[in-house]
This record gives sequence, structure tokens and C-alpha cells, in this order.
Amino acid sequence: MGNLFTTNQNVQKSNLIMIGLDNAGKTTILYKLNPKKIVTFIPTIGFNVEKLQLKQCEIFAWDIGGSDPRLLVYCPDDLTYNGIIIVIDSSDKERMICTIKEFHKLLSIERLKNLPILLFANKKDLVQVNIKEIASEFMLEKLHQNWHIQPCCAPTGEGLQEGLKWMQQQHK
Ligand code: G3D
Repeated sequence: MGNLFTTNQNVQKSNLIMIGLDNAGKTTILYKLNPKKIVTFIPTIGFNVEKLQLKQCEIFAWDIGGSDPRLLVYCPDDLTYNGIIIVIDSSDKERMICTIKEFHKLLSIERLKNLPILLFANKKDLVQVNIKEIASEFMLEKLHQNWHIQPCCAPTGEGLQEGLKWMQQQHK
């Protein structure tokens, strides 16, 4: 598996899924990371996917929480995912339960099992992020793969590089 941040053309880039409910902050995160390298496309099953191409990885982002279960398993042809990024709006406790449900559905998909999980606890400017509480709500301690919760604030970029750095380390 390639180093997430490599610039060596011969080494394959890592592919990361980024999911979260609408309004969690996914688009803002992608724009903060690099606004010039985002493309939006609509796969045949008909929902928006945003793709951000960085030197070190490609991030495929879309909304979960709709009624269409196919949204969970979207995968462009021949792509292997190397990591999962979950984005939550830390200030929206009411909708958290929905993210948790969708997250656990995602983890039951065979080809996504055992991938490292980065949870961006976004909107940390609006609320005190309680990492222990989030880990417990998402039942992360019960997972076999590595996981990391990174508080962040998408508009300022605070926490974003730290989160991606953690993901990089998982691929070394
Ligand atoms: P999505 O792509 O997950 O649907 P967006 O979410 O990136 O579109 O963000 C939804 C709204 O949340 C946007 O506000 C955006 O500016 C805001 N937002 C994203 N991240 C943060 C954050 O860390 N802190 C705060 N305070 N707001 C954030 P609008 O008003 O444009 O809809």
C-alpha cells in the first residue's frame, strides 16, 4: 500500500472515502484543503460525489443518511479504498445518531472492513468537543482497525492537516 503523501509517480495514490450527513462540513473541508482540485460528478446511480485530488491521495466525498442504501457502497471502477473519513457536525447532537447508524452499516461492507478510520469532529468553534464521548457513542473501542478522532474547524483549516497526517501514518 502506498504512502499517503508520496509524490513518487510510480506509487499509487491512496483513495479515501469521506462521508457524513449533509451540513457536516465535507465541502468546506475539501475547499480548505485545495479549492482548485475539486471536481463534482454524478455517477450513474445519481447522487453528487465530490472528488479532491491531492498529491498524496484522492478523497471521494458524498452525503450519507438518505434512504438509498447504494450511497453507502459507491465505488468508482477498479478503485480500492485505503481509508475512511467520517465528518460530523459536533454541535448537532440530534443528528449524530443518524451518522452513527450509517457508519456502522458502512463498516459491515466487506471491502471496507479493517480500513483505518479518521473521524473529523468538525465545527469545534461552536462546541467543546468531547473525544471520549464521541468514541463511546460511535463504539470505536470495539473496532479492530485503527481509528482517530480529530477535532477541526473547516473554515479556518484548524485540525485538517493533523487528521490527514494521522491517516498518512496508517499507510507507512
Ligand atoms: P456538507 O458538504 O457536509 O453538506 P458544508 O457541508 O461544507 O456545505 O457546510 C455546511 C455549513 O456548515 C456551511 O454553512 C459551512 O460554512 C458551515 N461550516 C462548515 N464547517 C464549519 C465549522 O467548522 N464551523 C462553523 N461554524 N461552520 C462550519 P452555510 O451557512 O454556508 O450553509
